[in-house]
Amino acid sequence: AEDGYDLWLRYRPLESVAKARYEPQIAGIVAPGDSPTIRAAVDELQRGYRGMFGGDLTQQGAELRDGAVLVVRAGSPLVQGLDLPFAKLGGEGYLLRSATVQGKRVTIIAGNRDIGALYGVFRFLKLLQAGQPIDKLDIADAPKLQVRVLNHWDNLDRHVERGYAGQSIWDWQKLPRFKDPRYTDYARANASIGINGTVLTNVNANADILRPDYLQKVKALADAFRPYGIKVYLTARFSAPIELGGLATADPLDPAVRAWWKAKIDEIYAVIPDFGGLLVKANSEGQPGPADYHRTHAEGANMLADALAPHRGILMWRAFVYAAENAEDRHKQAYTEFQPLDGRFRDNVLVQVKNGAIDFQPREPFHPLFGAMPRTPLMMEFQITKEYLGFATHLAYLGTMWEEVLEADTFRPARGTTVAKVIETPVDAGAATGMAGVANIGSDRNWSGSQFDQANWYAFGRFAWDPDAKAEAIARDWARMTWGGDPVVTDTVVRMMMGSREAVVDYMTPLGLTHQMATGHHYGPGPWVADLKRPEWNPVYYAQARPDGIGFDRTARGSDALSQYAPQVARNWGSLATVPDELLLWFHHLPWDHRMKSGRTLWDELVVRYDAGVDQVRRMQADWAGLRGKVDETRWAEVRDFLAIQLDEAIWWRDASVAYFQSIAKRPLPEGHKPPA
Ligand code: GCW
Repeated sequence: AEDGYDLWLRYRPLESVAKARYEPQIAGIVAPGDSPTIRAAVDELQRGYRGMFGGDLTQQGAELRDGAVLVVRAGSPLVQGLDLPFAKLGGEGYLLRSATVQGKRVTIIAGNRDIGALYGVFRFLKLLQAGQPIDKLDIADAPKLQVRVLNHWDNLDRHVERGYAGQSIWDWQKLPRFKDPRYTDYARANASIGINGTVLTNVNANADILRPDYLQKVKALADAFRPYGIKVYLTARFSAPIELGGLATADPLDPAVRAWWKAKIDEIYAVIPDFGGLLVKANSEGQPGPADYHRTHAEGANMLADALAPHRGILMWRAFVYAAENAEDRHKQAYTEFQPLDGRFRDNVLVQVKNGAIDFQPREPFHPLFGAMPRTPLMMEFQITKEYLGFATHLAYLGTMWEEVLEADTFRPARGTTVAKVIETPVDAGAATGMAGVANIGSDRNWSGSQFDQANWYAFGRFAWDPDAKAEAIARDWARMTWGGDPVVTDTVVRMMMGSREAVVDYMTPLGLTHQMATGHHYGPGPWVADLKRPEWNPVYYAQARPDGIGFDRTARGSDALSQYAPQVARNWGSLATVPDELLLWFHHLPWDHRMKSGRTLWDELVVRYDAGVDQVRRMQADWAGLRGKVDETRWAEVRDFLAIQLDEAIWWRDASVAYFQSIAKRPLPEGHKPPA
């Protein structure tokens, strides 16, 4: 039965017409290289062929025949003399080219390195899955970012923080001897979308992963991933020198501490020579860090970066910091702390910044640090797992959210400098670029907890490869590969996906409201919560709903968070005439009777938006009902049931939120709104 295990790499049998058309063009493989990566590429081609065409695609010798698929590197004698754009492919790019070689019609799949050829094979298979022509291929593509990593928030006991797809897939107890075949499928899936690194452990994890016995387990995973171009990275708990090393301090300027880290990092590289590097969460939500010793984030990061540099390792340092003892608007704290450190980080440091300044909410304006640290490599951090968007049961395609952030104009230094541009442009020659995604992967048979959440993993990879990509095109590719080639199915699935995130925004936190989720688990509504000891954890802190109105004033009259953005952005969002409704209450505190662009009062508009979110879920249900019989029954029924959960909970969100806000606004429900049954 279909259970989703194959993700978007399903390779189901093609229709006979398509098969007949393709067959003469795919008659054999010529892959002279014999590296593990080339073997992986050949394996994948053969697997895809077996699935889509039935039968074996065999390897042939150097005597070419019509229809040969060549999997080669630049420099191969087979492609000498052809005018191929290797110069623009970099180390990881690929080309697909229909050509005549030795008088035969062939397809060339090539890269400067083997990994490029593997990426090219996945692209080629995608074309077949989508029924695209392959007889006049002329494609060249290369990633715009260097470090494209998943961040697993996986603990060593296999609990996944904010994971809704089962346990961690890393079976530490059985490693290193037993390498679950799933590790290879994980690597295949990631390579198919260009992901080239994975941080195996949680940013909140303890330091045990750095112990010698665990490093052997990590090595086993690195060995499984290597053919697929995926490097392993680990989280480093800043206090590890105390916990593992028995030192009295973790002060980054203490010579014994520096020596401990240097020895530890050398030890890691002795075990895993191509280890990627470390990721650190410091002085945030109770984690230890350099501030414990009155050192800056730069001093902490550079100490580790210096130890990694001789091995060409990368140090990712998170900018997600805010402190309990700090009364400053939480929106402002990371910028206040990091911006003055611009230019003080080593070139092999990537400061990892969440897309928004609060915390992976259904909608946030882009983080003000983007564009504000021109001399510091900044990498994007997205959350693929849906901590604040209904876990695995609510259908919410995050591609539209990521696109919105990436195409936002920072106006730094000038108009047109989008967030995508900021992260794509190295701050100087040789400086790193990157994107991280908090993984939504677990031991569930379908990997991500739901069929549709696979799309978010897929979309993350595509945006990490090309931050200027389009969410809709990505959704279309995913839908075709995952749900089959019927255009009605594709169109319906894409339509559902494209409206889905806005639905969640509307029934959870419309009009720029944020962080209204229940305490701790963040599932379900909690706008009334006011008693947590850290004020900035209380939903009432974010909504600021009072008899006089609602919203967080971040203009100069309020916290002035707007001043952290470029003047053009601050003006745009600061003025009631130009701020989009979507961000209204993020930046402004307004009377309940404030007149909206729609002509309604703010109170009425708020209720209308909650209703719109619920209605959108109903539309998704109707759309999905229409696909019965057009997709396999097992996956169809699962999605149907999850949508039913989502509808119940959208109504729960709306009714609880409207009731609570009405108790403060003391206004009647607008006409047309259906009160709770
Ligand atoms: O969103 C918050 C989560 C924490 C998480 C933290 C972070 C890993 O609620 O679970 O901890 O962000 O990003 O560090």
